[in-house]
Amino acid sequence: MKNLVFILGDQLNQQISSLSKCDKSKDLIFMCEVLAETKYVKHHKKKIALIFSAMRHFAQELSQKGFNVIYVNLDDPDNTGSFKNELLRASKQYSIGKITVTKPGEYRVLKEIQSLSKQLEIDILEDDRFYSSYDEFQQWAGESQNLRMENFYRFMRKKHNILMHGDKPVGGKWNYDKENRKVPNKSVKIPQTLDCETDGITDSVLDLVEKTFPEHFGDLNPFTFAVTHKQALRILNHFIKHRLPYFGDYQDAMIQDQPFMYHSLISFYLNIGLLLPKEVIHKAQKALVDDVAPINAVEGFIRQILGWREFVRGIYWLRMPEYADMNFFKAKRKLPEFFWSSDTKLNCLHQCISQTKKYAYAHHIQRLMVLGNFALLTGLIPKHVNEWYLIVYADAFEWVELPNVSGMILFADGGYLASKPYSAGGSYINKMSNYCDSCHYNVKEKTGPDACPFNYLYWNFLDQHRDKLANNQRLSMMYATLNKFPENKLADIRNSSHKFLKQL
Ligand code: FAD
Ligand code: DLZ
Ligand code: SF4
Repeated sequence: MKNLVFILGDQLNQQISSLSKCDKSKDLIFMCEVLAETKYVKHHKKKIALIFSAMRHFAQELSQKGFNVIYVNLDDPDNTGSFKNELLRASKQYSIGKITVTKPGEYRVLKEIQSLSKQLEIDILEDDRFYSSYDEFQQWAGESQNLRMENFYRFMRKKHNILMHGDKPVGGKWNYDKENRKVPNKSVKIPQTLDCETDGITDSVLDLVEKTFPEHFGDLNPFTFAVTHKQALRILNHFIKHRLPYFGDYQDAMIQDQPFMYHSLISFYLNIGLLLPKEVIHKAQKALVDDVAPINAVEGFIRQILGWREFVRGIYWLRMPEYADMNFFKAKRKLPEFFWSSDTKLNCLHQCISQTKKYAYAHHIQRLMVLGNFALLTGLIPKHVNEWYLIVYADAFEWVELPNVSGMILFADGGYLASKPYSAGGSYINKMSNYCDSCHYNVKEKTGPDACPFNYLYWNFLDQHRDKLANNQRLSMMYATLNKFPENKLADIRNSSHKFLKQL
């Protein structure tokens, strides 16, 4: 009997473990577009188009290499609409003895595939696109109740000999974060992004998405994503040459109408397999050796991929499924409507949401210190916030989205991933961006109807969660300040917050 190699929409790489075991002469490759995956949350239109177009291009490349590929289109009349049913249908139709698959990136999908093992023989292989395996992370984490990325990152640097001189970090420091907080001025020139043109395959996917998902969030056009390995490599090379040199300096900066700053825009491709972390890190290291980019840029960039990306994935697999239900602050406010419409007088939020709608992208500091900060300070329900992030970003897959949202921005895990909540008042946003210059609210005012809501919401949040946060060492200075506020100031903060939150 034949073996069926099942390739998921985020496993589009010829080095994936399931393919490396494939016998071209006998085995069948199976890929399917299914309604269930497009609907379990109503993904941004651009995200669906990216995944379908990249899947179709990958299937074509495999066929051209002599693999026997079965590809089920979304609008195939026989398509049953879910992975499970499509695998059962294919197994019958092609007399399949065994299904081989690289471990899915999401817990939900893993469970669905494992549930087939009653009817079919299933071989689930490790996803070796990552530096760290489940077992290694588990061993590293041990019994610790609060894991820290920096420790894990150093462990990875040493183990994989990345940016190392013997056992010392290149440049003498492990982390150049403090040199990555330059405030932008108007004269900074941000290089153009490299956009990809659509071809026949992408055009027919765009028609399909427009027709099938008209009510989904986001703009479908213009569609400029890379959809092949070759195109994604061009985007990576372009970044290394033109943006990486400044990536470190302006990593945390935000400028209105400059959605991309010096970021790489490669998360989409890393997450669906068009790029491999190892090839990205190799190129970044080479940029340092060749003097294309300085150490603070290269270290900062590598830390995101070797550190944060691997770390959040480790936490996801270690703590699922209970991680998805965590709600440390017992937050119970529903997501405000303007997260979809972008119709809000808070200019920073308006800018970040409008951009998200247009590009299915926002850079890290926008996701963290504008959108995430707001979600934390206003006590939005973690499930709702997670669903929003999973829908709106084209790079969002639960393994990376959930720990960033529940762990990093909402502190819903009570400090397992982060040592303190990433919260800030308006002065931080004002320092790192020019959003406040054209905002309805006044960032200098602390309370009252014209004051920047982040200013009072920040103190209100600390005030409300004294029981859970006052003993946190990293917040001791903030609580010392709060405790010195005169009673009338605290009353104004509570009052302004109450009014703002009531009308949300
Ligand atoms: P760059 O700034 O150029 O960084 C380079 C690469 O580092 C990224 O492509 C990404 O692969 C990796 N990286 C950076 N930060 C992180 C991080 N915190 N966790 C994991 N990888 C990281 N990233 C996703 O890939 N998918 C998500 O669904 C996602 N959701 C997020 C939600 C929140 C609330 C926050 C705060 C961050 C989230 N991130 C997510 C991380 C980060 O914001 C994006 O990876 C980044 O903005 C992608 O843009 P870029 O490729 O230009 O990144
Ligand atoms: C996100 C997504 C979408 C929208 N559609 C498909 C699909 O039709 N077929 C497919 O193989 N994968 C799709 N994906 C990705 C999966 O939902 C899932 O996130 C990953 O496979 C991770 O387990
Ligand atoms: Fe955002 Fe406040 Fe600045 Fe307005 S004033 S842009 S709400 S930080």
